[in-house]
Formats: sequence, C-alpha cells, structure tokens
Amino acid sequence: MSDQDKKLSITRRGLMGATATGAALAATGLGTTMMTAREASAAAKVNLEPGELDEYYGFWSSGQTGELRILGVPSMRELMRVPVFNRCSATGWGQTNESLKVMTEGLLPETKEYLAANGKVTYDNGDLHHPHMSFTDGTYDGRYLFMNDKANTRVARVRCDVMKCDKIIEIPNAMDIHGLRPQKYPRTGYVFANGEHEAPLVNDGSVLDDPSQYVNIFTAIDGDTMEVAWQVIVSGNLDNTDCDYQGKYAFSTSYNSEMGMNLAEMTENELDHVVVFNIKAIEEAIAAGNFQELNGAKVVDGRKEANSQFTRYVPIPNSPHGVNAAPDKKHIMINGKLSPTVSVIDVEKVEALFGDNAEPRSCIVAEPQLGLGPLHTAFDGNGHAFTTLFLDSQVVKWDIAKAIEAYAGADVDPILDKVDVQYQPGHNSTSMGETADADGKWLISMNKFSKDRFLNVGPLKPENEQLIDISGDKMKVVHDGPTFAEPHDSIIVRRDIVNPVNVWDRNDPMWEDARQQAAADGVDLDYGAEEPIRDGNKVRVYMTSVAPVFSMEQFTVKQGDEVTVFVTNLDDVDDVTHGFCMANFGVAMEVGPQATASVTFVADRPGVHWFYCQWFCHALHMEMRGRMFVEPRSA
Ligand code: CUK
Ligand code: CUA
Repeated sequence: MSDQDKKLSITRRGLMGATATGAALAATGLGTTMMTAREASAAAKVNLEPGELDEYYGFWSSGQTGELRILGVPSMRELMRVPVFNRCSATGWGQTNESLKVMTEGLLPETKEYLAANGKVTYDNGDLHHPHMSFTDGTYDGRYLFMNDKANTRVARVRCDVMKCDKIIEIPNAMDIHGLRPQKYPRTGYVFANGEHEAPLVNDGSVLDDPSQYVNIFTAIDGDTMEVAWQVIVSGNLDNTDCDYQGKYAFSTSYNSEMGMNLAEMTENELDHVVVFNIKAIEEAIAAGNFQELNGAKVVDGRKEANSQFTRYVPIPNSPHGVNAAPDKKHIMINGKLSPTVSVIDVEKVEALFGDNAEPRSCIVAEPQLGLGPLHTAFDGNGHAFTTLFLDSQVVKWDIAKAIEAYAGADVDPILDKVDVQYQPGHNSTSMGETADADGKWLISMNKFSKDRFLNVGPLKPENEQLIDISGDKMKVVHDGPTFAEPHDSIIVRRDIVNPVNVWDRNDPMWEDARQQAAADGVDLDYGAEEPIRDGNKVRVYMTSVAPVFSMEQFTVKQGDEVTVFVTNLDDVDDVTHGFCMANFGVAMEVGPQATASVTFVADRPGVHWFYCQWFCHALHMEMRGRMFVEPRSA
C-alpha cells in the first residue's frame, strides 16, 4: 500500500464513522464472505467465452480524448471508437471532406474567423462528457446518440445505424456546454444542454469585474434538425441536467449560485439550487414572439429577479452536481456533492412551484444522508437507487420509498448496502437505468483514479471502471476495467435496441457532396474516372476499390495543384474496409464497404509518391497501392 492509499483508506474509514452508518460498515464486511451461487454465476456472465456476444451495448464518453467509445457489457471489451470532436488518424476524421463538413458547418461565424486566423478550419480537440441516446416514450429508441463538448461549447449527434457523427453544432451565447440530456417524453425532441461557465451576456471585452452582468445559458436543441430551438438566461452557473418522463420540466443543478469567480466565492453559500425549467411556458413565449433574438437564437429571461414563469429556483445543499430521473417516472435525484445528501424531487409537486406564494422546497420529498461526496445516482427499476460517493470511494444502495418515509419522520434507514470502489467514483450507470425499462442487472462505477489496481504505466494512470452485479441484495464488484482519458459517463443499452448496418447504403447522405461533384464532372462514383479531371489548378481524382486493387494504378498532377481524391469502396462484404493513404502527404482515410470518402491536399512535392490501402483487407493488401506522379512546377 502506498502512503497515499493508506491516507485514503484511513480517511475513508474515518469519514464512514462520521456518516453515521454502522450498517454500512457491516455491509462492506460482507465482501469477504464466501462466493454464493449467484455471485459465481455473475462472474460466469462477465467472462464471455470466445465468440460469445454481450447482452448490452455500452456507450461511453472519453472526456478530453473527444471521441465516443462503444463497449460490450458485461464483458467490458472495447468494441469501437467513434471520433467526434477529435482528429482520428485511423479513419481520417477531421481530414476527409465528409468529416470536415460535419465539423465546420455548425460553427459560429466568429469561431470560423478565429480559426482561420490560426490557419485552421476546425477545432481538433474536444471534452466529451455525456453521451445519451434518443428516447421515444420514456425509453431508448436506437436512433441517435447526443453528446456535449465542454471544451469548445458544442453538441454532437452520432447516427446509430452507421455509428458515425453526422452533426456538430456550436451553441451561441453559452459558454462551455457541460450537462446534456435528451427529452424522454413524448420523444427526443429536445436535447437539453447546460452552459457551465458564466460570462457577460455581451462578451466583447467591456465587462470583467461586474458579476451582475454575468449570465448563464440553458439551451434546448431540436434533436431532429440539430438547431437551437430556444435558450433561457439563468442566474448562477449550470452543471448537470435531466428531465422528467412527462415532457413538462427540465432540471439543472448549479454549483455556483453565488456567481463567484474563485473557489472561496463559489463555495460560500450553504445552499445552491436546482433550476426547474417550465417547458410549456417557454414554448408559449417563443410561439408568441416574446423573446429576444441573440446571435440567431431565441432567448427568454429566466433569471431569479425576472420572476418569470419560465423557471423556479429550488434551494439545495451544497454545490449540487448530478441530476437523475428515476425510472418510477416520479422522482428526480439531485446529488449534493459537498453535502452528504441527495435531494429527491417529486415531479407531481413541481407544478405548485409555479403558483403564487409557493414554498420553493415544497417539491422535496426526501433528503437522505448517504455519505461523503454524492455525485450521481443510478437505478435498478425496483425502487432502489445507487449513488456514487466520491470522497468515500463507495457506491451506496438505498431505498427510495424508505428515504421518503424517513423524511416524513419515520424511524427507518434507507441505506441498504455500501460497496468500496477503487477509487473516487464520478458517474455511475445501470443497465437501461436512465429509462423506464431499468432492469436492475449491472452497474458501472466510473472511477477517476486507479492507483495500484493495474500494472504501473508511469505517472499518467488509467481510470478504473468497475462492473458491479446489482441483481441481488448486496452489490458485488465483478470486474475492473482500465481505460484512458477520461470517461465521465456511460449508458448501458439492451442490444436489441441497437441495430447498426454492416454495409453502407450507396445513397447515404454522408457523401451527397461527392455525388454532386461527380455528377457535375460527368463521373459516376460507382465507376470512377480513367483520368484526373482538371478544373484550373484543382484536380479531382475518382477511383474505386475492390480488394486488392484501386481502379487507378497511377495518376499525374502538377506541382501546386489542389488534388481531391475520391475513393468508392465497391466491396459489398461485411468487414472489408479499405483505406487510402498518400504517403508523405499526411493523408489517410477509411473507406467502408459501399462508402465513398474524399480528401483534399496540395501536391507540392514533385516526383513519384505511393498511395496505399491502409486498412488490412486481403492477402494482397500490401500490393493494393499505386503512384501519384507530381510534375515539377518548371516542367
Ligand atoms: S460530470 Cu462532467 S465534470 Cu458528468 Cu459528474 Cu464530472
Ligand atoms: Cu484494401 Cu487493404
């Protein structure tokens, strides 16, 4: 045990005493009893035999890596990485014309200007925290995944049929999108997104030190069109968000109701708040034209002092973090972070908040003391909640009904079990747990630190995601899953809901631009062209690929030409992906079966240059290559 771990475990024991849960200590002791039959079968389910498929898809964020990851649950095998906000060497994401269109078309004009001044067309980093699937009638529908970029204030959408990102938009007026959740009912619908960092509403350099001019922005995005539907100006900053199962309200936590600019100021108040958004009232104001237009967005004022029907501020102790709607369609959990409590909102009591003289905390029906650092709560669908305790390095299982009884004065302890996790958990997620179909099988605890759990790989350690069997009364950690920077959040989706294709549709909208350009050049993408097509100093090369050959063995361009190469993969077979790499030009991309991909570069290096297929496709994959001849400028 390292010194730091000793300190940690001592601290944890010390703190557990302070949380007044003798039962919890007894419960954690159970981890050392002999394996029951149920535990043995859980372990068997985790270790899938070669060739066996997982029961669930896990969709994972990757934090500052900027991509979406797909895992199998319960095996915790990583199945795929889907580039979104990042630049990907393997797929050419951030380099192909198709991906650059997705990455640039939704940027704000001033961002494009800023990037151009720095010789770029798009950002190549992102901070992806919260991936969530679209809903229909309170459960996942397998259409889309939505996710935020905290680093550059964007929201992205991934198509679940092909598992590729098809839309990225930058959110105007807001700063640094953090919490994100899709509307659950009647469908998605809106994607709700929190701006985390407050800033002057007109942020042109004229205001720094006047907090009264700082605002924060809550955004509803239309998940079908990926356009901003409306925005609400709020008081205090915004952290996480979720919404009800009725389609009436969204809820966002604020850890800085003080509008402080440094740590001391931000943590001054004992009470912060959760903002309740009245979706109908906002929609009515928008429909009636009662909004201001700000950078193209329709914005209403929901600040405290505006006293509008758009928002209510419910006081919550202290710097609340996660927001989680329970599958009972009735309760919303607000996780206290600096307070050892989770505040439980009854959605049926929210309407009264918008009446006259309502007591702002009258919607709170429970506030159990769970332990230190409650961050996020997940559910099993059987009336139980599972909350991560960051400081205690534990997950606590508690009974929602008992917590409500205790709040009403009954002498009952809602805490059912605690289990140690390694170490410092942030989000957790349960199988189907953020839908009405929560099935109570698996819980993932996403832990920020792994410390000594894995072979040492140097000062930068992996995180540790632990799989916990929650099918019995006691939780059981059954698997450690090391992972690279930094999965914040995940969802676990039943596999029958997710049905991606094996081969692209030749008419996919992804290469509509390529199709149109080819038509304008009199070329059919399915056949390619014999020779490059010249258009001033722009040259377009159309080739097809069928393992193990490209349709062009060689082509010639002039030094300084802007060359666009289109590759259409005619192979119509599962898993025969080709690639195109133009060596020494920094150009490489993936071309999936029946897909077209294109890339543009300036041919400024005279001589013979090889292009080759960079995705292993055939016994003669090495031979799948050809030459580009660049005639020197003087010739
Ligand atoms: S979150 Cu993003 S900072 Cu989802 Cu608890 Cu951690
Ligand atoms: Cu085609 Cu490798």
